[in-house]
Amino acid sequence: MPQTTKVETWVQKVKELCQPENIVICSGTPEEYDQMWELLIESGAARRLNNTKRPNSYIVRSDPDDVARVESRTFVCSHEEEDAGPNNNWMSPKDMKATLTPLFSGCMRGRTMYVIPFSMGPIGSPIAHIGVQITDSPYVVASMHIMTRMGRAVLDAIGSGDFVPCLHSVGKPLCKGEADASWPCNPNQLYVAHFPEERQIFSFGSGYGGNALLGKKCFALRIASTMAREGGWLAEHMLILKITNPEGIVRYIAGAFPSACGKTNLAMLVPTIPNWQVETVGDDICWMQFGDDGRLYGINPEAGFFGVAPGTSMQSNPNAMLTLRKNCIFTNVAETDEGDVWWEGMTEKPPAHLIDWRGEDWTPDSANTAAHPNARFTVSARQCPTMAEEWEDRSGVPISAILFGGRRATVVPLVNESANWIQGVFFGSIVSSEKTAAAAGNIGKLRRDPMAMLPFCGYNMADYWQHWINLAKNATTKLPSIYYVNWFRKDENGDFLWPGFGENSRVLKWIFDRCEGNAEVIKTPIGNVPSPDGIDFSGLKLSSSQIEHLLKVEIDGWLKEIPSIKAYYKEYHDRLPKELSKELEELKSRLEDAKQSTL
Ligand code: SAT
Ligand code: MN
Repeated sequence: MPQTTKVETWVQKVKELCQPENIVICSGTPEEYDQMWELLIESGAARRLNNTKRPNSYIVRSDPDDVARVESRTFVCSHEEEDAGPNNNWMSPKDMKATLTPLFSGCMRGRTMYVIPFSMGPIGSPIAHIGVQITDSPYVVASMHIMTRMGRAVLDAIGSGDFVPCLHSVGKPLCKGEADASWPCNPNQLYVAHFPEERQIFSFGSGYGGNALLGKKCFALRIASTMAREGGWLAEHMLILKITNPEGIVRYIAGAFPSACGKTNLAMLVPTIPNWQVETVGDDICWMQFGDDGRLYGINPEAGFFGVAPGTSMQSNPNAMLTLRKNCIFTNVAETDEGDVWWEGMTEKPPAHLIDWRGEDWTPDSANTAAHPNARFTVSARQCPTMAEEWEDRSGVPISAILFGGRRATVVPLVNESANWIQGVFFGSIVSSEKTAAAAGNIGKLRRDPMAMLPFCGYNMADYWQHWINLAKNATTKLPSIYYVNWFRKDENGDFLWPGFGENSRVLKWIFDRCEGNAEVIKTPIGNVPSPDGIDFSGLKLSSSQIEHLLKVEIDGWLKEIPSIKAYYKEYHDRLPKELSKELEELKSRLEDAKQSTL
């Protein structure tokens, strides 16, 4: 008799706990994908879009109370509270299991339980890792078809090996004869719980995005970051882009920006500078490992894009719009009278009539937006016209530079370069951003979001910084250079100073040239900034005073930030790496010296 595999044992255990009506082991075939849509259309959650306008695509409306990640209900359940750190909500594994067991007991009654074997990263890549998600949501199955490599081939790859078990339920058992909700969920009892020591994920009550597609933020960031710490690699909230200069020299750049700060736009950017090419490797997550040559190699562990729809247009991101021409899932966007999709910012003039994301009639006079601000598209990366041919290379691509950025109206200049790795880690650790709609909470409020990992680091952030610092101690060759960028600086009237989008290629060019050792810099208290003619601003409608404002190192502004950084660091007590408090002290004294010399 063949031996029972670990997957089978786990599936049996979950079956007993959740008591589903049926079990389906997902194959990953197109037929299975189509079946999920039949179910979703039948339940009323989805509609098929007009096949001539948007072939093989669907629009889905979630419950209005289930529209974004819920950080307040997301937990890291390490044995010691200190190991989760002040950056995570914590509950002991014992208490969390005691909370979850009654919730999961019988939670799939009347529903089908789907078992999704999935690989984060190309199957067989030495940088990839495998998970198995159990879910009772056909929307999750369909989304995982696009976002991951999944199905039979992955099950075969697991064999008797290890995998990360990811258990998900929408948390709404169905009694016999009870009518199902079109988007079943249970937002009042929502839990997204991670067990880093056991490498397990449990998610209950939500069917949306990062709460439910457990391969993404839960596995590829929170659990993977703890795996990476142990294994001496990095699991980061970063895009990866490929940039080729007019001479044909190629560099790869990774960049961390908080959710909904334009990572997808940057990853698919159309350069405005002649004869430069930018291609896409990934738009959200980057796993990096040292290659045999000592360099850091990155892969995109995902197979698709789960991007923010509002603001995406032929002007802001033509490559995303071209990617979205067919085979898409649109969640919480508006539907046009022609059976196509629309969202704020897609066209200058909104259509005269729409069905909004709640399913209500909408006209330009309506008080609410037609699409939810966190409305999303889900689409296979393969459809993106700028995908680099090597995006699925098993060994990854060598990373030359790392960008950190946030949304800052003041103080932070367009770009500065860290003098060394540790200073780069320091700048990464103090990244702050005005809050967006990707997570529930007050929009616009400034929060520190180190390395854009605040909601995604699966352990104490101070230990994570130490892990970054330690990489330099173990590196055998030069690590990537680190840059701090800010596309969102505003002038005195509150208008953006920098046009952004394709024009960001000018900043990428400067970074590329720095990597080649070809561009001059000015040393400042906050590291190296471009010399006045370092960045090519030609053809832009920017006055010299605007350029000056964009690049300005505001000594007073930075000095004012010091106490807030200090207070922030204090939250990490004695776990804060001493290298970082030293960086902060040195920054302060450089700023004070600079202030003295200008008095
Ligand atoms: O909902 S997700 O977490 O997948 C998207 C995001 O917040 O970036
Ligand atoms: Mn993200």
